[in-house]
Amino acid sequence: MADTILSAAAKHPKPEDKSFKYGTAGFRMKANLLDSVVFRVGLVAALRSRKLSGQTIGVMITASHNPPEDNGVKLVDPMGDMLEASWEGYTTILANAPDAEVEGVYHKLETELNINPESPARVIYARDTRPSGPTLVTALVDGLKAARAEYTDYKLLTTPQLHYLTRCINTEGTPQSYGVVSEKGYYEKLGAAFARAIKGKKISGPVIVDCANGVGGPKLTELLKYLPKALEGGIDIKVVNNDVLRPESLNHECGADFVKTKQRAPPSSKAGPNDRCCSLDGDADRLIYYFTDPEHGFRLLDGDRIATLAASFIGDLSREAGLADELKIGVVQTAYANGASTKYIVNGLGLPVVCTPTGVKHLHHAAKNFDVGVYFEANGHGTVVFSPQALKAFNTKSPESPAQAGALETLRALTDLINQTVGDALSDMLLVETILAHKSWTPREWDLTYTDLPNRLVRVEVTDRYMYKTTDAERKLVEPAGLQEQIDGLVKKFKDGRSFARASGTEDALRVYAEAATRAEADDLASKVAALCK
Ligand code: 16G
Ligand code: ZN
Repeated sequence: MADTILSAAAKHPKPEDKSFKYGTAGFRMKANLLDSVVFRVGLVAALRSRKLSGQTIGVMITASHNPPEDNGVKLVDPMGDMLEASWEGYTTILANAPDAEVEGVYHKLETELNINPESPARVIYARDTRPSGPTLVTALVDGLKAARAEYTDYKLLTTPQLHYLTRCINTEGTPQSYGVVSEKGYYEKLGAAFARAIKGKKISGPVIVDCANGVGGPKLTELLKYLPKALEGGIDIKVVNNDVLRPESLNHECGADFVKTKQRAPPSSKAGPNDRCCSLDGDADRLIYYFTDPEHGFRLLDGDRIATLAASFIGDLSREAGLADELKIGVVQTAYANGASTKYIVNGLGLPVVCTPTGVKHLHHAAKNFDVGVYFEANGHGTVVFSPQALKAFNTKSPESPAQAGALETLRALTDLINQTVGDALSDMLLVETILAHKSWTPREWDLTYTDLPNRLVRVEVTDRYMYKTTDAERKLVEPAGLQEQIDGLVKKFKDGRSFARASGTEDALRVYAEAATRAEADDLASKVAALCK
């Protein structure tokens, strides 16, 4: 007989002195603290699925760009979106219940949320390459069994692949079908869409892809089999940092987070001047491009650059397709977006920009208010979402010229190439490669579209980060009282100055961001604001 929730919970005891919170990216911490949390996430996944009449819920076990000894877990809603916000709270409540009370809290949620315990519960799950993954999967499965859920183990996947599969399962056989429900289906969809998107264009030279020694390495290697090869006018991808056998190498001095925060290439990089390079993070949902300019040294092409590139390309295609007046195209950023990128989108591209708090769920939500919503965090996490009206327009508009037909076909290909469920480094990389090929641009030309304002991000140790409360998409502090006025006073003294402070959602610290006209001034402003905040 299967364990009851009570007896199963006893096998996955909660560390007594620990409290947990479902944060910006689910639960994330040292892997050895996560066993009880993952077990209980299994229970929540079953409840969530029952609440939604048996639609399939996804569970991903990953700690993204964090060090190898960390792990994490997050839930994926049926359309491949992040878990609905109100459920983050329920998940937190269950994660913090004493072992003996887990069953009671579970049934209380069931009653309060009006969940029929006899409804089917369906869950799929996957994990990244961390050594702690398999043990945590055991805890998850114990939770799923105790809650009588049906489940499928998709083993090793990138986070965006799990989001893709979740949506595919829930739309299978409907007009909104998102693709074939298998890992192979994902590769086939991307491969075919990429071939259509680059048709007749030439991709110059190789792209060197740093896979952070994570799950993106083997998955990209697999995807290559489905892509048009270099000799056929396709793409030449060189996979580096693809060692998933040495766990300690994961995200170590490589990967998108390293490159973005250190503003340098991985030390292991053998790339030459002007070589086109990019880095994924440990679960392949972030992407950062870069190259070394013989004159100016290391040049970073971050999430802001990918957003501007995508928005300008899709904007141009919509005009060529004769759809510019019908479709509302917009860009969503966070306060971390470089001020120069925002200016370029508004003044250069003539598109609206919306700013939201940090965290993909906020950006994704805001992007859905546009027909074509382009969203990227500066750290390289983002995608493009298309409204049903946009999809309809691309599919039904009758072209009046060969140029219009071409633009429409490229737009249709992009809607398949882009993973609309969540930021996907593999899909985003093929998108960037497509755009560079269409524009016949090297990274240098991409870099020249605008000049970033010098900026500095500092991490400030504070006694209580929860003291710092913000408003206006995290750009202004409302508490502690009076602090924002002091920051404003400082900012005024700097040409092109901008600065804000916000509590991190993933670390016990405050983050201070500053930009200004020169490197020295940006550094100075950041350190002065940090000193004020301490
Ligand atoms: C999480 C978020 C990421 C955000 C980061 C901010 C998701 C899937 N991930 O990793 O988007 O940029 O947190 O971290 O939403 P911070 O709050 O520590 O600055
Ligand atoms: Zn990630």
